[in-house]
Amino acid sequence: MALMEVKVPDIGDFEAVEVIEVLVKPGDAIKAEQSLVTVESDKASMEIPSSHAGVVKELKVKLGDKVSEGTVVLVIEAADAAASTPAPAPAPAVASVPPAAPMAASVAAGPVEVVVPDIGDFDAVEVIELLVKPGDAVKAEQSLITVESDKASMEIPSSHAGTVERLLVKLGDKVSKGTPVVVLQGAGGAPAAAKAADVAPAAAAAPASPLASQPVERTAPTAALPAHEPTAPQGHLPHASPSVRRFARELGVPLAEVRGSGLKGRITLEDVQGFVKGVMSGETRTAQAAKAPAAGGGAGLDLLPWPKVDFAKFGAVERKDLSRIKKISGANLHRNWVVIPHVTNHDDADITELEAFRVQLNKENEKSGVKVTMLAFLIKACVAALKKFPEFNASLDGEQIVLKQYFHIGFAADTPNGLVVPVIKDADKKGVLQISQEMSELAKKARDGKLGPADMNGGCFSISSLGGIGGRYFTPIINAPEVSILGVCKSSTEPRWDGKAFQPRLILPLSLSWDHRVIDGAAAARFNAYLGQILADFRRVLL
Ligand code: CAO
Repeated sequence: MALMEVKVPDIGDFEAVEVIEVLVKPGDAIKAEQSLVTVESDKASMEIPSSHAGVVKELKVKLGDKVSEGTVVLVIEAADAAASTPAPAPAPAVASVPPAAPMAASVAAGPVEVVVPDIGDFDAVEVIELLVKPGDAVKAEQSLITVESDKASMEIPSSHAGTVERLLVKLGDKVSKGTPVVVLQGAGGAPAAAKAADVAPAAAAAPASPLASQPVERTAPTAALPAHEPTAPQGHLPHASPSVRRFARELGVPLAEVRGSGLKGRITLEDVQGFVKGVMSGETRTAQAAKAPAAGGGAGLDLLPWPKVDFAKFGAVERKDLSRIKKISGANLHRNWVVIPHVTNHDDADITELEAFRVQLNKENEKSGVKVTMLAFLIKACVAALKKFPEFNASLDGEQIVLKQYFHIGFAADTPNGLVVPVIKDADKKGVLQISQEMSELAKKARDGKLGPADMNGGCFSISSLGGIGGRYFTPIINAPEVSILGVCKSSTEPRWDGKAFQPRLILPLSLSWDHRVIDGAAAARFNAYLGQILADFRRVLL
């Protein structure tokens, strides 16, 4: 295993270009040709590849450093003995621009065909952006198209001022040195002054192109690789390295809509990932989705329009505005119902002894004024089940599950204005009496319309109890970003077989809805069964 230095290869005329991204760290195993750092000049952004495979021992550059050909980027422990002899020269990461050459094509009287200049070892690079269209007046050095290889993105500038008569390339075309790009009319002005580092080969070097209609003078651009200026409001490509750009394209992410958090607003890989997470969670909408919310192809819901009925035709009606709470909760419920793949498991719990205990407790505490409700026991039982099955006390965040180590339990409260879900914080640390008291205070606040955001946030799991009202089972909607919710209906005395005879038992119907992206059916069945065991014998909470 030999230590060796990996240096910046020939990057043409680029001198002292700034390191804007470091893509590896000590300890990383890297392959030959893997990109190590991204550098950016005012002409292009490019990734510097490794000449060898190996393990990164030491980084020799940091963000903001200026590097040139031969600068040591890092030291690697090369993977094999061949390390001592440098591998075949890596493909230079950027188009090398030839040294200064006199401009052969200077003043063009008639139409001018602008061709791709010498872009170094890059052959057949893809046109990923057209920056002008027929009729556009362009200045000399103005970018015409953007091309991209897997290591660099670069804009091809115009050698002359003039009006675009025709575009000779389209998106997806592969271009190389000499490929005609546009025909300019009225390109009478002198081309941009030749700058030492910017001058491309003379027109004579470019191959002929069969332009049928008019004879055109062929000329190469004056500057091979103009800047990706992030602040330039020209509708140019967003500021991102080629690999990030490629990653975004693979996922179909519109980079122009991604906010860059890197240096000078540069879009990083994490920014693209964050954007995708936002779209998946519904927090972010792409401009496209905003324009066509019900587009077909599975992206939107593509539903039939809502039926428009003149109800008055069928009888007398009265119209009322939805309450503020109904509008807010309705939008949340709708999103949760549509986005979360819900499944509901129904089960029963035998609460005969628990109910007897509750009645006895209330007799004992009659004077205190605190009434212990079944819901308070259910909250404690759910905390025990959440401790045993932590994936129920979780939230989905992109491709990660956030497991909570606190136990804040929400309970649905019916109010004259609609449904609200106040939250009992740290229910694991509170007794049934305290929970009952807090619940009755929160329920009163809810009915009086006095709940604040602090009373309703931070929930881990919710319980919706219709026990005081009736019903057998129902399918509660998960309160995102929670992943499960317990629905409880009215208990009733039912005959249960004890092995010898039917006994009258008080049975509580339970309905557990869960997010199938996070929880599996078997886990849900176990959660309900465990809940049933606890409710049947509350001493199990202590275990
Ligand atoms: N089975 C049988 N009886 C039950 C019961 C159950 N599962 N749960 C409660 N009860 C009884 C109580 O014992 C009480 O009886 P008494 O008055 O004789 O003592 C009565 O029903 C009323 O209970 P409560 O309402 O005082 O207390 P609670 O803890 O059950 O409920 C609260 C409190 C705030 C949850 C409730 O008032 C409420 O708003 N429930 C509706 C929730 C809701 O709307 N969910 C649907 C959401 S989805 O749209």
